[in-house]
Amino acid sequence: MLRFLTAGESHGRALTAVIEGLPAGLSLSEDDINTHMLRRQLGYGRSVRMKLEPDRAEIVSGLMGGETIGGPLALRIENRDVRTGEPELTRPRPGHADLAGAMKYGFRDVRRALERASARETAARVAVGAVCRKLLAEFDVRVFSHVVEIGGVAISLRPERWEDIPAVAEESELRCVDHVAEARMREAIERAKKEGDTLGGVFEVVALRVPPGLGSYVHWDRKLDGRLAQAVMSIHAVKGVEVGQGFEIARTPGSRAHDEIQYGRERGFYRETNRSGGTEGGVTTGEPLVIRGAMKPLSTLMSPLRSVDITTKEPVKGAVVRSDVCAVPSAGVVGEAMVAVVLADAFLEKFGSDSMADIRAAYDVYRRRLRDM
Ligand code: EPS
Repeated sequence: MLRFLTAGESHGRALTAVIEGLPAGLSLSEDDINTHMLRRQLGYGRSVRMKLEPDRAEIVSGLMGGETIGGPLALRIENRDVRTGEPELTRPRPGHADLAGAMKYGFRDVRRALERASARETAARVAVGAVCRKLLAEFDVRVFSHVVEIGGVAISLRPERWEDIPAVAEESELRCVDHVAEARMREAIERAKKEGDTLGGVFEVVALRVPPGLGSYVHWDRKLDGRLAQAVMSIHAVKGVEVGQGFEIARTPGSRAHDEIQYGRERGFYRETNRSGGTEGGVTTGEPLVIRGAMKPLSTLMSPLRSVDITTKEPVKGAVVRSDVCAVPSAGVVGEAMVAVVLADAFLEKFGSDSMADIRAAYDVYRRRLRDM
């Protein structure tokens, strides 16, 4: 239904994204997108690149009178830090795409791999995600994220209600809802920085008021949890994804692993627990959707690891280029974007994809049927 492509290098002229499959009649502005672009650039431990300029997306096509027209929506994010004629780089960094890219495409200069492999590309994804979340917001679906772990320091407190997470997370530089843990995370980042090291962590993306019945159990590639996992795993440096209790559920007996079903006149079917993270059989249950991404520490180390020069084959240290110490809070914002893309796609699959008015009508009929079930 909905797909997107991005183009652009980290220090090329611009990043471009093209979204295809958006319905007509969705009202959209550049401000809707740019608030999220800024959120991606915040966070303690990011590189000076984030302060060089605020990323801004320009809507180049697909919009008339402030509304989508059903055609492809093109977005452009200009790079201020444009570089050409940089010296050749032949010292691949362990953990980055440098060597794998050089071997795959026959490059000697690993810049040809790293410029596209850089996490700079996530700026374009956040722009695309902002458009998708605008669509979801029309149906009251809210997507947010917070950081649950950095460098082995995990949160031990969180607001009781999901709804209360975003306000606290948005106020925190590390997008963390536990202030005590946040202080320890900051110390860990400070320590890593001094030692020329980097830190990874875990972010959690939550979507509220997702209607039940998105996705499908009938085929492997239509299962929503699988689609979400692929989307979140595709984010730079993410090495693990969990839905709901994820790996923990494998250690729990069945009597405590599932979410017992209840019914109330007002609420309809509901669960008191949400161990499944909002999907059963690859279909949304209507409970909050909860998905976590585990990000490895960034692979550019100021105290670099051992590597081999691609030309001389001599042992060398991996290249040192400007980079972040920790980018987990930003990865959470990118995670929101990817979850929004998958949910918007599943939404259009279920309720139609041509016009917002048609989608609204189908959505209302479905909600009525569920209420009368
Ligand atoms: C990034 C911009 C890049 C990197 C970072 C992500 O900017 P520069 O290379 O000019 O400092 O800081 O990419 C990585 C950490 C990576 O390993 O690819 C951004 O806009 O998010």
